[in-house]
Amino acid sequence: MNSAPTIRNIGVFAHIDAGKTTTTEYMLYRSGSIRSLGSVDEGTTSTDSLDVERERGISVKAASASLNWKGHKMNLIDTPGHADFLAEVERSLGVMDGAVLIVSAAEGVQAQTEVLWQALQLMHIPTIIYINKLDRIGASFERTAKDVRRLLSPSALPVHMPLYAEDDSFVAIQELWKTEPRSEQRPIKELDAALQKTHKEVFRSTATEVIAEFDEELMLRYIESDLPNEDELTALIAKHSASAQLFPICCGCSQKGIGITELLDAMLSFLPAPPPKPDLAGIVFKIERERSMGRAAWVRLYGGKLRNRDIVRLSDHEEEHKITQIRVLDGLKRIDAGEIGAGDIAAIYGLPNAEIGDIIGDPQLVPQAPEMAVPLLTARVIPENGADYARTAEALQELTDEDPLLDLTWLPELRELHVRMMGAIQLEVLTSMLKSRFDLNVGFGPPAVIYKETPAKICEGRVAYLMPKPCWAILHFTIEPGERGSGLVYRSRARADDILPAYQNEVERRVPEALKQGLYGWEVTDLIVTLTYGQHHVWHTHPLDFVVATPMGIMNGLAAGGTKLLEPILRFRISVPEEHAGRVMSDLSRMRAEFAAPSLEGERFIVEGTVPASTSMDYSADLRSFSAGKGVMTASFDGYREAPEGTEALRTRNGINPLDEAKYILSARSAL
Ligand SMILES: Nc1nc2c(ncn2[C@@H]2O[C@H](COP(=O)(O)OP(=O)(O)OP(=O)(O)O)[C@@H](O)[C@H]2O)c(=O)[nH]1
Ligand SMILES: [Mg+2]
Repeated sequence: MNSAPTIRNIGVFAHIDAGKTTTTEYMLYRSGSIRSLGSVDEGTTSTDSLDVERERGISVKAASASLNWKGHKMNLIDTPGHADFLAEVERSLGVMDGAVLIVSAAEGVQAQTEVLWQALQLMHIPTIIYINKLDRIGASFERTAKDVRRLLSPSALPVHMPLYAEDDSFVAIQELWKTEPRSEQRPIKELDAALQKTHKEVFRSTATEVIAEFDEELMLRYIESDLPNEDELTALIAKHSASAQLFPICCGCSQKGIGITELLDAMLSFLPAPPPKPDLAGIVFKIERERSMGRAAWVRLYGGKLRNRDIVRLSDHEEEHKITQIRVLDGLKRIDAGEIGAGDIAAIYGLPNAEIGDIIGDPQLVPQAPEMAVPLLTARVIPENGADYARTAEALQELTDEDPLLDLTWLPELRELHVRMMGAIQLEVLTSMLKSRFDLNVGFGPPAVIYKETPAKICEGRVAYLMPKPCWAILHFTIEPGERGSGLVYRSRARADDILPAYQNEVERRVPEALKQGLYGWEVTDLIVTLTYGQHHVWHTHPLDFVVATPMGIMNGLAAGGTKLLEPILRFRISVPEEHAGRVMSDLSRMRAEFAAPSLEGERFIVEGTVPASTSMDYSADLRSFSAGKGVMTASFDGYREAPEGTEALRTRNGINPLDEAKYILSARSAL
């Protein structure tokens, strides 16, 4: 390829253990970015660099490294596969130009594969599907490709096929539009001469059929039996992959490096660099601290350019800051480049207040990633040594900067620290990070499920905040239950003559905050709040009076109508040897699961459905233990549903309850 050098950002995604880190490592090695090849099993790969990753052999953080392939720069982001670290995936997803979605040829499409696929589709990210582990016993390219086409998309098209040696071991890749395979390492089993000749023909017609589904011009040609020639077909595959309509399927065995060269070529051809946006636009997608350099904000730039000493104002922040240093990826290193251009990612220093999600420049030009990660559990932080409390809080604050979903909360009355998290593995990883990075011994209390609340019925909330003087803020709200999953819908029907628009805006800004803790202390969601009437006073109203009054008005309404508890629900899939079917079915009904008719796949019993998070928290481990490691449960967040009558879940309120008016007003005033 002799086009001008480009930069592209490519994420490597998959269900846990499919081989993301191994594939990334081999790509870095093959392209010459690293000299020696590391292995996950020995804890020596480039992108699993944290102690806990090396010890456990799983990825926890998204890690990036760059390579050069045929004159073009690729920034690779190796993401974690375990569902507890979905937040890392979500943050990476937003800034990708293309994706390599890995599927193991032995395990096939798995729960997390589908979750990732849906997110990639939502964002229209061009994606190559890479079928890995073809060396494994029981691996099948045909079966896995069929699975991909059935479960992910009929627009997935195999462009590679595996070749085998005489002893049926997998040895090389055939790019289907070529006659000669490129990376044979051992003699390849003679393909049937007829097959050798026909596979190109078969490919031509299959590819034409798949593409014609959404390419009208090709459809017309296809009807006339006018098939595209080799060059035309290659161009068509490239064009439609770039627009995320066609998904090339590649294959290989990353552990042995088979298929890596072909994969890199496919990434170059099918996951192109997008054109730069017309104006300055970028997003902070990662916060990182390095011992020597301090705090870095990783920015993806979509348009424009940033240089050292540029003055930057991030969205949602008042202050401006001067960039002190810009480092871009060069293999595993970060080199001082002094500037970053459109299309690249870089660590930017000198922005002390940068937070994940902050925007530089025009927000319209920055794509929005869907929210996938929802922490369902909360746990109390327990430092082993009471004297470490302050240091622990500081360390966790630093980790919350890097992962805002941890949502570190300090409950002053109880003198307790709480974090939110996705699951038990994340807690273990937190413990280990606090030890290795901050030298702190910290444990956690038993995780509890995060409930939510929703109004039980339509109600009115009223407040007349007129005392103690000087103050004047009158608000009337109507609060109605909304649809499940709808969150908060806010509107105002108050007249500008009665309450100034500026005050109305203040009320609107404060409502979400007021809903953070309902009658039972949980966030209130799925509701419609309407400001029906408001009144300010020309003389007596202070601009902050509505800040104080809004929570009182909202809580007044919730108390009048009551709230119902909502509990988080997981969508699960359980696969166990048949002999455990009875046990699983009785466990499921005890856990209040809802499921469709189970099925048998070979010797395995498969059941899918939904189950409350609260009852199934430890089931994955139980299942593994009573089935001697043979049972697997995968689960992902499905949504919140009404908790059964009689559920008791009270959370200690943080701060003073606005229903306790006198005390609340006093504390709110002194805080402002
Ligand atoms: N047989 C075989 N094993 C492989 C292959 N690629 C990776 N593995 C092994 O599969 C296991 C998981 O590999 P990783 O590269 O850590 O997988 P991952 O997708 O990065 O895993 P997480 O980041 O933890 O989700 C390791 O034991 C690898 O050695 C392959 O092509 N063939
Ligand atoms: Mg990994």
